[in-house]
Amino acid sequence: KILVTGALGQIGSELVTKLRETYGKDNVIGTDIKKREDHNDADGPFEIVDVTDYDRLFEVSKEYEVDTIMHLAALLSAKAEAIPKKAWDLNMGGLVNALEVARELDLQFFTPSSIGAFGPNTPKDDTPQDTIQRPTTMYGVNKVAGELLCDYYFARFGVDTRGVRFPGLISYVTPPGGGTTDYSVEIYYEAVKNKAYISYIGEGTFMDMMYMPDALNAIIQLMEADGSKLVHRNAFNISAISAEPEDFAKAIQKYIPEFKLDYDVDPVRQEIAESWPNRIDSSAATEEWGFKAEYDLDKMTKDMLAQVEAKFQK
Ligand code: VAH
Repeated sequence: KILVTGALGQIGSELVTKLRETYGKDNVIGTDIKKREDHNDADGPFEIVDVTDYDRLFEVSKEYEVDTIMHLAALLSAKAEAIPKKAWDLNMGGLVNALEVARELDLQFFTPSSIGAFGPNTPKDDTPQDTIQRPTTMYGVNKVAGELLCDYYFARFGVDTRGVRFPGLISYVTPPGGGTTDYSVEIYYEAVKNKAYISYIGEGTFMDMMYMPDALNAIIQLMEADGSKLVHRNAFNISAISAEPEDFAKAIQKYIPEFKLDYDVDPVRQEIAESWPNRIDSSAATEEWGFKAEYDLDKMTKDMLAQVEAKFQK
């Protein structure tokens, strides 16, 4: 049985659905700080949990007799820069609580890191699995500290912790909240609605990206991998696409020829984006647990546009 925190977020909402399809709906307990208005108990168990409340997280994990925690509750990069102390309290307070529950109840543990765990003096192209990590954002500090904390709980207490450094994730079910890479989701919605988009990330700014189906498959594949074969644990570089705004525009124009991309750069998010790599090297994940992305930019764009158009038809 798996408990997911941040179950209403961009990743969590789709991860819960995918896990329920894979392992059975009653074996996946979604938790978040609030319930959706249209929550339906028939979809599977859901509990209100604030991850900064250790006792509540422990109580729910024990009550449902889970054997795995997938901890996704966090503030993303741009939001964390706006309220850094709150980001520290949630991102680190929530993580250490989840790790403590995993230690107390001997649970397998997953939490994502991010390309945001790298900083300006990290090699930007083919960024190695093991390299310098001196991020210049509160989010990045949280992610590096989180990686080290998860490795500590494995080395010191034997908790089976595993994680991936996610690139920007593109999805059509739940919008991202407060990320730097969110432009890569907005551009598809605006393309369908207005055949135009004004990007807050500047031309020529490359970042790693991935379609949500690949991200969900990676989580399940990593968690089901033979632990004795893992050289690394927290956290694996994984990416599918390295792209700048013009690349998204060209891919969209194959379906919407009149699509127009303009720029109104947001200095805060531009600075964050420029501190991150252009393209990371995923070879350790491929070698150690068979990571392989299915969606490149064209295949993602085709599906994303179709799915977003379908949403607008409803
Ligand atoms: C963000 N989407 O922009 C998240 C992610 C790699 C980016 O961490 O903050």
